[in-house]
Amino acid sequence: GGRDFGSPVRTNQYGYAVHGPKKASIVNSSTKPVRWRLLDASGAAVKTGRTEVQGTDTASGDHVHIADFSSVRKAGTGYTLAVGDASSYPFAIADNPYSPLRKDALDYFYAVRSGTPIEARYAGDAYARPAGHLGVAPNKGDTDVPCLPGTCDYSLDVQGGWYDAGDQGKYVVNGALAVWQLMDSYERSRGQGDTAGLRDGLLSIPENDNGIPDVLDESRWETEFLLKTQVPAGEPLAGMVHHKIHDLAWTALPTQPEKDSQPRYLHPPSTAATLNLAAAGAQCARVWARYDAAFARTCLTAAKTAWKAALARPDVYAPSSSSVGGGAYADTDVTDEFSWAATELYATTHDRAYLSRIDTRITSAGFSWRDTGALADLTVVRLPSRFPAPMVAAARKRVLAVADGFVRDQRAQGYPNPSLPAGGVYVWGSNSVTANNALVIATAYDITHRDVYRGAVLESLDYLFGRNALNQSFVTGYGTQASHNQHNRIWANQIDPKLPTPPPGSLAGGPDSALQDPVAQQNLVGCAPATCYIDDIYSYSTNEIAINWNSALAWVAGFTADSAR
Ligand code: 9MR
Repeated sequence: GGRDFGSPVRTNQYGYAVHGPKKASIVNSSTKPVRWRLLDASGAAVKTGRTEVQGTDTASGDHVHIADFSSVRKAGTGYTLAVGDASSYPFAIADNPYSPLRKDALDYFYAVRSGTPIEARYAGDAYARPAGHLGVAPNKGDTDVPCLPGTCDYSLDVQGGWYDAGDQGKYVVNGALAVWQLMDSYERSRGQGDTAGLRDGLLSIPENDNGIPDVLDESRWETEFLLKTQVPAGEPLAGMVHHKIHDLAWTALPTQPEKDSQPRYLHPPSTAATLNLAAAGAQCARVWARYDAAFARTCLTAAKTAWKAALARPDVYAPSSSSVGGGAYADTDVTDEFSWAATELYATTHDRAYLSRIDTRITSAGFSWRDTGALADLTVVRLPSRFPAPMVAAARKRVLAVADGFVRDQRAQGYPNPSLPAGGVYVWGSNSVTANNALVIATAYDITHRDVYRGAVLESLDYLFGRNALNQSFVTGYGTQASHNQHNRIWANQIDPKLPTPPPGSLAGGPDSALQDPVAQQNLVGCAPATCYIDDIYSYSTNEIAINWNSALAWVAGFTADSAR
């Protein structure tokens, strides 16, 4: 306890949609409603009302009131909400506040590309940098990377892809989930007839004038890397996929990618990584068929080869002990990866052999890089014409039931997080749980077009943009008090003021109640779960950036931008 989170009046610090819910969460011990005033930029009251007493919020311990000013539909900037002497940070009301976020959250991926110079004309001067990990001294990777000593006798060219997070490792299971979300966002836009997200020219990337949707161009950058991680034909484990590639030891903060002198190694293949390539490869084949048939075929061949290899070796697990120089991304249950991969392969090929292997369902546990079973139902719902009708009906029902649960969890809290984990535990990357659950709710909206779901997605963004127990926006550049010291080696402004902060649209991991790094352990002892967060570059367990978190944010931002009215 004892930390001061500023004003008790907590709003989305960025902006509310003109046609959407507009609510604030107010910490106030009164058991009776209190008066609120909505002020415009000149300080004039445009609306007043009384709060509803929500009660004690379990995740934070705060006694919370809700102010509802949804009926205000005048676009503008510099609004504030006042209660007594306290005032919120300023915020906007806008027709489509999340259209810039879609671009920023997706441009993030260009900024973390490996193996290519990041050019000022796309990323801006502050974020331009030389190519990293092209085997140019002092780099030792990634053009000719050997296996960990004693694990194989070949080396692979695994240049390209995205850096995973604050470290510069590249991990297949996390890369595949992130790239799935980008391609899924594309497939969602296509299925819904939303054209804005399909634009060539949407992003600031070198491919933004090639006649292909930029979201696909960006996904291809990672997919090309994933394809390189497959064990070549003729080797004993041919078709399997290397779990990861990263430095021998953790590098210092900051370390620019092109200055990294650590040797990098391929870590042994895993069934999980193999099935992740099967899933993402099958999806790649589908989405690229109309733009680049040859690339689509390459993806499909890799996916089918991976699937067969996984069937032959269904229980090769990456060790949880392997967390020096890179994360472990360990997972000892791959039944969910089999089901997800089978779903993607069936959707692309219509080969009935895959159908019987689709056996996971979406549950209130949602999904993550480790738990991919829910993605089977989500893909079935996204692509109804590609699956048997009874399967689609059943998947829709389950998605709606799970989404209803997330909406209930959101309503039950003082702050609108659509995640209310059992025991009040906030996990490493909790903000990605928030965004992933919002994706499920958004999918329920796509099925039903019921306003309650769209509103719940918008309120989930309220949570991420400051309507929370910390009075903190978790997205760089969005809000007055926004995270900007996220754990990463490239944009370490907190350590070296000559370096920039992470680019706008970078999502922090968020509260992690297990206090899994020294800075969290020093500063956050006794924190209520929803407050176990610190915007400090050394707090990797609460404040890292990661591709799978930004992919979730980008998906949700795309949905909200497309569903604006
Ligand atoms: O996102 C991962 C989270 O689920 C795990 O609990 C955590 C500890 O194993 O690792 C997270 O992933 C990190 C990875 O291991 C290394 N690169 C940075 C990732 C984000 O923090």
